Amino acid sequence: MQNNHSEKNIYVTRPSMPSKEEYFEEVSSLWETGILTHGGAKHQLFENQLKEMMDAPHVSLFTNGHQGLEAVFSTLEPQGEVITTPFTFVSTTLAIARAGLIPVFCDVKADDYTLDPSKIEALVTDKTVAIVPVHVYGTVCDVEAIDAIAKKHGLKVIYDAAHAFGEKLNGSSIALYGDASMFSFHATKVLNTGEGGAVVCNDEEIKKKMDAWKYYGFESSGSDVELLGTNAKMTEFAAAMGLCNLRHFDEELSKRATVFNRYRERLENVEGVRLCDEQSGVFSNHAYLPVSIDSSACTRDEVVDRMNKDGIFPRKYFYPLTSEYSCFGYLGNSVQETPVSFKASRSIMTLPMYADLSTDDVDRVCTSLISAIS
Ligand code: T4K
Repeated sequence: MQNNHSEKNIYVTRPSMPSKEEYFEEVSSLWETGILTHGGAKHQLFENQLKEMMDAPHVSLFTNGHQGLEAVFSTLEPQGEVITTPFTFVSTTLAIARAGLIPVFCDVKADDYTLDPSKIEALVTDKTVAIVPVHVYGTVCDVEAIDAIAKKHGLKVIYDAAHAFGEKLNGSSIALYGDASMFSFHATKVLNTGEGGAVVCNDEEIKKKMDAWKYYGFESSGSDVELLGTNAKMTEFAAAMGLCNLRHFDEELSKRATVFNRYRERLENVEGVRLCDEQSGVFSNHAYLPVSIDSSACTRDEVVDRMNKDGIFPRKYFYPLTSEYSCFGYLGNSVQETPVSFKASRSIMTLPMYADLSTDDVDRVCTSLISAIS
């Protein structure tokens, strides 16, 4: 894919990378071993380090986060309906549908755009097998309420935690909630392996199935193939990138917090611009900087167009709702069923947010936004 990025433009994100020297040092042993994939030494080490960092019972690595979601959904038995949010990246809903499950869309909360627990139970039927909430933008879902509903109805909870790597709730790793959580390590995420992802789960059998699934269904080389797997293994080069970036992860989060604080200073009293409240008890990774435009003078789309003219490229994450994509037309959903999500998809944009965004550039983004909304 081509891009035409020039120096003065500011894009929604930019990946943090280790120095070339650090990465070359990390991968140099691959020239000696010649083991480039199939769970080699880097893969094993990265998996173990993630396990330790997240206090996670089990971790499986994947080519990307989307494959991780497909893998964990493929382990759900029996198949059936899954209650989920339409206010997300298309990957969440695609993965549910591609695993043979039926997405049932539930609305989100108006204050933080995560799945609204008060609306879940009305959607539970005798076909419901799971709830798939999304920690959208890294905003932590109401995990206690969701857990209580799931227990009451005997449902699994699988979090799309693509945006939530490194977060904590009341001092505990966010990975410990629900039956499983998927974290994305795409180039645009707080920890990147270029492309990559991980699923944390609390059941050894699920881990075994996911590991077989990503290796065509083989439990070990030459074994029988019992499940319809695919090929979704993380390479040694990607795992090496993860190992390097993990070393600098504390610094990554502290730089993002500095960027976030500057945005808050500049924007918290600007009329027509609403930032999400900070969540009590949450150690945030500041993955994204969503702002809602609520102005009688102009729409979100006009603001984005005006900022683009200043060389600043916020994104309309997440527009449209996934329930609006034509591939999900067969579900027969209407956006009126999820009015809060619909409004969010028309009013929110995410501002540039990355560790190396300078204070001057944050100020440039804010000045452009303030002028665009006036
Ligand atoms: N669940 C949720 C809730 C997700 O948000 C995602 C992915 C997934 C599941 C699936 O996880 P993965 O399978 O991706 O691991 C991006 C990403 O491709 C996607 O990972 C992400 N969510 C989604 C929200 O955004 P685009 O099409 O908006 O990205 P793109 O290429 O326009 O990049 C945005 C900006 O980032 C560019 O303006 C410049 C910068 N960039 C991008 C890339 C790829 C770089 O500086 N370097 C790069 O290599 O989808």
